[in-house]
Amino acid sequence: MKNVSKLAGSGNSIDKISDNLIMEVVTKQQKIMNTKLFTALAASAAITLFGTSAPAQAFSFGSNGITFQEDTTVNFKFQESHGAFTSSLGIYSVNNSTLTQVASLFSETKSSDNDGDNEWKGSLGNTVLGSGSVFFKFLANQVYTLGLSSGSNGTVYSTSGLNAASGGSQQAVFGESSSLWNSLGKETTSTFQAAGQFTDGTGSLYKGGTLISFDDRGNVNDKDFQDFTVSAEAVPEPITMTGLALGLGGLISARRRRNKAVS
Ligand SMILES: [Ca+2]
Ligand SMILES: [Ca+2]
Ligand SMILES: [Ca+2]
Repeated sequence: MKNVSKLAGSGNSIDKISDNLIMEVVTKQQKIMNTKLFTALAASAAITLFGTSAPAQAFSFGSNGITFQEDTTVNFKFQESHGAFTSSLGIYSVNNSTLTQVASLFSETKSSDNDGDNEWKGSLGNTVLGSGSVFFKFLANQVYTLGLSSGSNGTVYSTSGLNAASGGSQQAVFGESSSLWNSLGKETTSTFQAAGQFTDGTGSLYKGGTLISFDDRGNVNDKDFQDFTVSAEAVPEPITMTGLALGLGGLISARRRRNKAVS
């Protein structure tokens, strides 16, 4: 800016024209820089608002139980099944030792797509019908569990302690969606050796989604943990959505101003 003042100092008309031109260029550059700064701030604000939505409350989401401190909506999606029974997955409230089914998530209409093919593979649109996506609102401070019912072949619960019939055995694994999915042996009945490492889905529920995969008690309780698999992802709270919308709005208006400034 000092150089600009010096250039503009002599006062004749040609100098004034070049002074005006230089000032115009400087102003435009300043506008572009301001816009870039604003865009960066808007983007970081959106990420911060979104990122801090999860730790606002303490919650459990794993084989030790499901409880939230605040009402929380979770989107469940059916992924795939590999169990020989005709099973259905539901959500149960837990009051002391009383279990009450409060929602039905996904139900198989037959045992599998094509009998034992691909280890009793059941797909969306074949064995499980409908959209394959269900939203459920967990109420604050209520204890829940997921339960996989296979009719006369019994029900297993995602909360290990509720599997009293088998001494509190782990019947479901929880983990970050892609890593758990890649770890499971979908088309073998081999024991899933790493099951004990997949007991907590809290880290991914708000970030990428948590996979939950059940072991029913078929095939002498083989512990394959791929008999019924769903994903779960928390839906951001309305205040977060507003924050995100404001952030995106800021980005859009900043871009509009930038386009205007350089045109
Ligand atoms: Ca299986
Ligand atoms: Ca099945
Ligand atoms: Ca099994």
